[in-house]
Amino acid sequence: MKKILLSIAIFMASLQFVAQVSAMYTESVFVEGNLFTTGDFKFQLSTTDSNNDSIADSHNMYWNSIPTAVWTTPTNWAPGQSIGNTIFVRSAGNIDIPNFTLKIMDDGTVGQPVKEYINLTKARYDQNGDGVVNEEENLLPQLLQQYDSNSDNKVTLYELVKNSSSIELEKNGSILPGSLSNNAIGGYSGTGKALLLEWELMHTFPIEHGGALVNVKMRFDAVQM
Ligand SMILES: [Ca+2]
Ligand SMILES: [Ca+2]
Ligand SMILES: [Ca+2]
Repeated sequence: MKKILLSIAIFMASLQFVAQVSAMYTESVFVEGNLFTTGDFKFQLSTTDSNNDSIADSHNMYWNSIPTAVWTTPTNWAPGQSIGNTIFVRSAGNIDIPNFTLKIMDDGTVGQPVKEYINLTKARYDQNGDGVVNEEENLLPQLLQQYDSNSDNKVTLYELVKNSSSIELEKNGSILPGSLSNNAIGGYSGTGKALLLEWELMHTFPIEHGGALVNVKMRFDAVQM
């Protein structure tokens, strides 16, 4: 939407200029070949961090706009065990992404009540993009406020998928920068920002649900308004 508005604003300024010229010289001047090029707005994901330093490999071959699954639990995932993974996100084009959210969604299958026993134990987003995903960038306090509907100080997968609101990753004026703002983080050679999520199968998991399968979608929305 902003791109369209910007183009209109520039066009109106040009019209005014032509009108002034006409009045002064009473002749028309045409300047041709004026191009309006919109910025390159592209969002990509990666899970590749070959040297495990929480900074993504920047090479384009690791980045994808249509990624495959990020988590697959071990087949013997036992109560009390945690699994975690980091997803890297980047604005691959030159435009900043100021509105960036994550929504964790049910795939719609009805099965055993397993999601209630999967607890989100870590949620951190490298807000300042320095490659360090530390405690200051902890999303859990915000998520507890937003999703802990039974007030047990835990955010379960069930609570996340049944709530229709999205998790804001960029907020309070922060951005996922494109190459124009920060070509170390953004653009086609940018390393992006890391999102770390960790899940624990709770000790209270009922033994009779062993072997159940839960399939959820993660939807990232990158909006340029
Ligand atoms: Ca790395
Ligand atoms: Ca950081
Ligand atoms: Ca809860």
